Amino acid sequence: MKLKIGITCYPTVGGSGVVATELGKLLAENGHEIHFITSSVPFRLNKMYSNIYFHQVEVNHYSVFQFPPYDIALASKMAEVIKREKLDILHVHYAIPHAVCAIIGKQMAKSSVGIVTTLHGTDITVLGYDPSLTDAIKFGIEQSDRVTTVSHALAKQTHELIAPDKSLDVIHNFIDERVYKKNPSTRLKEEYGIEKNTKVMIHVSNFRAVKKVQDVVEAFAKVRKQMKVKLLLVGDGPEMSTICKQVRELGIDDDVKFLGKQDNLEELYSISDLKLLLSEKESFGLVALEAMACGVPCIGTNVGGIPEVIEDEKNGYICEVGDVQTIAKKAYELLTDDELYEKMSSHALWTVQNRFRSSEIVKQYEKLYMEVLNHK
Ligand code: GMT
Repeated sequence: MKLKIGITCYPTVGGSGVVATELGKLLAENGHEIHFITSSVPFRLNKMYSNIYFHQVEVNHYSVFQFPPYDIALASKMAEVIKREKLDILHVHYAIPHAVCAIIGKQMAKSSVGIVTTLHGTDITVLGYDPSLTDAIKFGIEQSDRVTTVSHALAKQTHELIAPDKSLDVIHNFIDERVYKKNPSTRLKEEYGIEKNTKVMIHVSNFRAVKKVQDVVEAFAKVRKQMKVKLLLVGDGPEMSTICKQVRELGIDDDVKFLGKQDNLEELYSISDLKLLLSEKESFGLVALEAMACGVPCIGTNVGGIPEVIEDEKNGYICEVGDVQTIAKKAYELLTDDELYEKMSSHALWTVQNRFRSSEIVKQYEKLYMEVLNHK
C-alpha cells in the first residue's frame, strides 16, 4: 500500500536531518508520496523526485514577539498539510519541538493522522536533563502513536531519564550505499599534497564539546610520533578555535588539515585509512557508518550507541572516553599491520551491507507505519 507521509526534521546539517531526508528519499523510491514540512529545503534533498513535496514553515518576525514563534508556525503548517494532502502518517524527528507540534497540528486539523516520532539523542541526552523540558518530552513521546530510537542505548537512556509510559522501538540508522562507497581514485590525496604511502586519519563532526575533538588531536599527535600520518578534521562548530590553538601548540600544523564543512564526504573517506569518533555522548554515530561504507575502520568510545555500530576488534576498536594512550596504540597497530587492516576494512563493509542495509531499515519503518494505520 502506498502512503502519504509527512516528514519534519531540522533540515540543516546534522545526523537527524540526514537520516530523515534519506529515509524520505528511499520511501519516495518505494512509491510513497512524501511531504517535507520544514523551515528550509533539507540539505540532502539534492535531486528532483516527482513524489516528494516541500512545504516551507514561514516564521513570523513581528517585532513585538521577543522570540519568533517557530513551533506555532510549524504546528499550523502541519495542520494545513495534514488536511490538504490527507496525510496517513506524520513522521517527526525529535520529541521537542517536533512531536509536540505534530500533536497540536493533528488536533488543529481534526485528523486521525498517525504520528511517528524518532528520537535521535540530543533531545534526550541533553534536553532530557533540563527539568523544564522533561514533561514536554514525555508528553511528545506518550502522545505519539509509535516512537522509535536510533539505538538500544538511546531507548534505555530514554526510559531512565524520561520514564515515558510508552514502549520504544529501536530502528537503527542507515546510509545510502549508492553514495557512500569507496572511490579508488587517489587524485584528491595527491591534490592535498599527501604522499601515497602516508596514512590518513579522519574526524568528522560539528565540533561541539561532546565530540571531544581535543582527544582526536591528542591521539593523532601520539601516532604521528611513530609514523608518517596526516589528520583531516572535517566540520566546524563551537570548539574550533580551541582545537586550532591545540594543534598550533603541539606544533603539528603541517600534518593537520582543517577542511571545514564539506559535502561529498565519501570522497574524503575514500582517501582515509582510519576514522576517530571519540565523543562522550553519541546515540548512534552515523558518521562511523558513513566511513565504514567506504571501507574505513573506526575507533570509537564506549558510550551510547557507538558499540552497536563499531564492534570491538571486528570493524574497529572501542576504547574508553579520554583514554588517548590506548586509542593511539590501537590506531598505530591498525595502520601498520596490513593483514589486520584488510580484515577490519572488509568487516566494516560487511557491517554496512548486512547489519545496516538501507532497504531492510526502510522496510522496518514501512512496517511500523502500517501497524499504526491498522491500529486506528
Ligand atoms: O551529533 C550531533 O550533534 C547531531 C545530532 C542530531 O540531532 O542531528 O546527531 C544525533 O543524531 C544522529 C542521527 O541519528 C546520531 O548519529 C548521533 O549520534 C546523534 N548525536 C548525539 O547523540 C550526540
